[in-house]
Amino acid sequence: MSDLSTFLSTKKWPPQHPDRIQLYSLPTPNGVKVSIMLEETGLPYEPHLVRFDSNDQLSPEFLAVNPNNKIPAILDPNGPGGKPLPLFESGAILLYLADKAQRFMPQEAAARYQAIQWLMFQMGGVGPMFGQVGFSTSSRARTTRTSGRATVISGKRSGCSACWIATSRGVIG
Ligand SMILES: N[C@@H](CCC(=O)N[C@@H](CS)C(=O)NCC(=O)O)C(=O)O
Repeated sequence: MSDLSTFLSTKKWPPQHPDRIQLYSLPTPNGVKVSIMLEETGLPYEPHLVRFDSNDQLSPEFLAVNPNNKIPAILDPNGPGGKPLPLFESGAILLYLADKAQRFMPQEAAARYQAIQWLMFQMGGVGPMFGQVGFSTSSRARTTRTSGRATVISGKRSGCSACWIATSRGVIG
């Protein structure tokens, strides 16, 4: 079994099950994407709460797994070649877990690229714009201009996704 003790994150969040994927997260929209994937694939994992109210995401222990101070992040003790692999960015983690579990990513080339296309659309289009709606409509930043624009664009992106879901036979299985 890999020794995770050299990873700083394990000092703040000691693993009870060092043989399982260590998940550093919080139930936000980006956080739950990875939690859902872990549940759906059945890969064994151990969740650790990264608290924003105590700025855990800015701690040296968390920055050692994601220098960009954002959840979610994982540390897989059994990565490629049997070596530990830390990973951040929810899209990269989803691709990694799909590969690891051999689930949700079609083998056939066209379907595979279409699945990646929708993942990129979520990461680059839907996620950031919905995030802006959330932020700009919050009491922290209530400006009619940004909130209105983000809401309109988010509506269009929801429509685009809903249209695909309604008409597609699905590219994942
Ligand atoms: N592109 C990143 C975005 C991650 C992200 O924005 N995470 C937010 C929570 S949803 C976060 O950690 N915010 C903490 C901060 O900015 O201090 C991903 O998909 O993983």
